[in-house]
Parts: sequence; structure tokens; C-alpha cells
Amino acid sequence: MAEETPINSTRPVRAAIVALVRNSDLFGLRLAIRQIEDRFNRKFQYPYIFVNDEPFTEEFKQGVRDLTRARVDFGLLDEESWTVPKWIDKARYAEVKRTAKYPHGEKDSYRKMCRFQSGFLHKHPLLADLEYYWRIEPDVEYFCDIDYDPFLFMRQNGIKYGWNIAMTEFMDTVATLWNTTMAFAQENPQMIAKRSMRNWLVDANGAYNGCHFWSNFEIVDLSFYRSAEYQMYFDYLDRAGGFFYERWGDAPVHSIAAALLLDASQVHYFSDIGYFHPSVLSCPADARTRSSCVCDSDSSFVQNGLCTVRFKEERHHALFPDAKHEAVHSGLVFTAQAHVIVE
Ligand SMILES: Nc1nc2c(ncn2[C@@H]2O[C@H](COP(=O)(O)OP(=O)(O)O)[C@@H](O)[C@H]2O)c(=O)[nH]1
Ligand SMILES: *[C@@H]1O[C@H](CO)[C@@H](O)[C@H](O)[C@H]1NC(C)=O
Ligand SMILES: [Mg+2]
Repeated sequence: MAEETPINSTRPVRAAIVALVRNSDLFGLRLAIRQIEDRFNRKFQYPYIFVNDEPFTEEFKQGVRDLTRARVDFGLLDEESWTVPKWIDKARYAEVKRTAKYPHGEKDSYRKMCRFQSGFLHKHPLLADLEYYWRIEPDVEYFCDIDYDPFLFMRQNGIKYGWNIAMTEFMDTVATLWNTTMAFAQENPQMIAKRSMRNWLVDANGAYNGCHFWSNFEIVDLSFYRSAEYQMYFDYLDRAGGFFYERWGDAPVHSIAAALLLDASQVHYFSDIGYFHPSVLSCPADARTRSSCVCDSDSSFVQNGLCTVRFKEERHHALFPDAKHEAVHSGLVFTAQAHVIVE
């Protein structure tokens, strides 16, 4: 049975498709898995790992397993990874929840979720053997066949962080994230990459511009999150309390870390992957000519959005500081189809 397949029996990379989800997410998650299977994983059979702060029901497990022949593991979170830490001032936090004007501002669970995805998901025991993960969420959609292995592509090109949607943030949720980050950078200057993407994050006045990758899609070389640098950065943020006094998201935290701690060449835009997370569509520019895509590039504003365009420019500047205006040549290695396992 597929469920008994060891994690690295036939696949070239030790990787899995991973999500934190609730039992109530079953329907939306099935929608996502159906498309991941049809567009990609039917050929590759990467395992799935789902984790939850409450035990998964039998109905949930069956409902997921019914959709795939790949191995599926279900895990529970430990207490440390899903909590309001003891150094958080209860009265101050209660006042924040009472007065916050941004989405999910009144919620404990959403903040615990963001803290967990920032600092603990990659440390869950079920992920211990993985080199890479691909994050999914309930209700996401995939519109084009993915006929190469993005994990292998990342390994072959030395990429540590792959993203698909870049957006600006509700600034009230991250009001002091940037100055806290700058304080960390001042204390640990050796941790900032020489060719970092720092300029992608700041406006003309040097303030955080809110740009971040949507972490509901992220393909990550987990050595990045497991690095001493990332761990120290997360711990610094956690101590500062902004996951609770504000509502720091795992998306800006991951993005700022990737932009400052990684070399610009290690961050990759998967613009070829047609993707939707409510309410944003990212449809490849060549979707009309690619027979397998079922999305409309003309409705995909995000691919021409400020944070996306500036990413391309700033990445190019970081890698080729002397270049004038030549076309961007990525030099990426592509071995589509090279590792298709089963049909
Ligand atoms: N187990 C669990 N998962 C949660 C909880 N809150 C959010 N999630 C998961 O965290 C991810 C992000 O939550 P979502 O509601 O999609 O947030 P959004 O994408 O920012 O609107 C999804 O995979 C959710 O299923 C929670 O309280 N418990
Ligand atoms: C960041 O700014 C806030 C508000 O301006 C201030 O209270 C806080 O001390 C600053 N934090 C750091 C680490 O500089
Ligand atoms: Mg979501």
C-alpha cells in the first residue's frame, strides 16, 4: 500500500506537502489536495503531512486519504508551539484584542497560528526527515500542470525559498516589526547576507513598505528555517511580543528573513505556477498559450503588482550591481520531466 511507502523510497528529494489545518477545514483542504494531485503529485507521490492543535477526527483522516495514494501523516502540536508565551503582558494584550481594527485582530487562535507557522512548523517531529516542504492551505487552487519537480529544481539551483504571490501588508499588524528587525540586524550584522534583498522591503524613506510573500504558498529548503540565523531571528521576534501586541504574520516574518538572511540568488519566484488563494489569483502570462492552464492572465493583477515587479528589479540589482538595463538572465537550470516517477 502507498501508505507504507518510506518517505524517500523513489522520490529524488526528501520532501512533503504540508499544512496546519483544523478539522473544520476538510472540505476546503480536499479541494486543494484534488488539484495538487491532478496537477502535480499524481506523478510524483510526495507524502502529505497535516498538523493540528486538536486531534484530527477519523472522518478528516479518511476524507484526506480518499484523495491520494501517497503517504499521509497526521500530527498534533505540543504546548510550547501553540500558546501565548508567559512573557506576554496579559492586560496589554487584552487591550490590543479589544481595540484592533484589522482582520482577525480580536483572535487568540490566529495569532497562535502565525507564531506557530513562523517558528515551530518546521520543528514538528513529523518533519524531522524532510529537506524541503511545500505549504498548502484549504481553498487554494492550482491552474496549470506542473510537469517538473519544484523540489528538485530548487536543489539543482541552490534555491532556499520559492514563492508565488507577493503583496503588501495591513501595516497596523506589523507596526514595529521593521524596527524590531533592524534592532536584531544591528546586534547581528554578520547574519545579513552580502547580496541581500533588503531594498525590496523598504520605501524611499527607509521604512518597511509592507511587501511580503504569501506563505500559504511557499516551497522551502528547510535548512533555511533550521539555521541558527533564522532561529535567532524568530526567538528575537518572539521575545519582542509582536505576534500578540500586534499581529505579526508568518508571511512577513518569513519574507523579511528570506530577504535579509539569504543571498538574492536563493530566492525564487515561481511565476509559472498558476495559483489562487482567496482572494488573489496568480496566473502565468503565457497561460493562454499553455494548453494545460485554466486561468485568465488578464485577471491576474498580482503578477504585475508593485511587490512583484520590485522583487524582480531588486533581485537583479542585488545580483548584478553594475548592470545597466540589460534583460534579466536568470541562468537557472531546468530539467522538466527528468524525475517523473509514476504515471
Ligand atoms: N489547527 C488549526 N489551524 C488553523 C487555525 N487557524 C488557522 N489555521 C490554519 O492556518 C492556515 C491559515 O489560516 P487561514 O484561515 O487560511 O488564514 P488566512 O489565509 O490568513 O486567511 C490554514 O491552513 C488554516 O487551516 C487554528 O486555530 N487551528
Ligand atoms: C520600535 O518603535 C516603537 C514605537 O515607535 C517603540 O516603542 C519601540 O521601542 C521600538 N523598538 C525597537 C526595538 O527599537
Ligand atoms: Mg488561508
